[in-house]
Amino acid sequence: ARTTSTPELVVEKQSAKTAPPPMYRVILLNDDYTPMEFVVHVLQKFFGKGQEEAMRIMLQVHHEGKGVCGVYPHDIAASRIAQVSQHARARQHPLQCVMEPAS
Ligand code: NFA
Repeated sequence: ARTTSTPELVVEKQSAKTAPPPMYRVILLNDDYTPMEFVVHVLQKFFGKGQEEAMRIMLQVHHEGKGVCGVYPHDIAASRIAQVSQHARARQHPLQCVMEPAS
């Protein structure tokens, strides 16, 4: 007796390998005390912004109360928020950011 093989198609759930992760916006919040130049510095150091983009975001937060620093998977968003919080606290500035689901 002999056996023959038949072609086999394996379909895996996309989430097992290739689905993109849920994304979160990191939102910077205005306050009355943090110096503008410190906010620009934070946007450059922790969010990879250039001088002009950092200035634009800082002024948007200053005038509108909040602004988006970036959109990241949950763990990366959480670590950027922790970095900002620690850096601001070390300089005794009240600067805060939060995350919200983007998708
Ligand atoms: N509102 C702050 C000030 O007038 C500047 C600021 C901008 C703080 C953006 C926090 C976020 N010094």
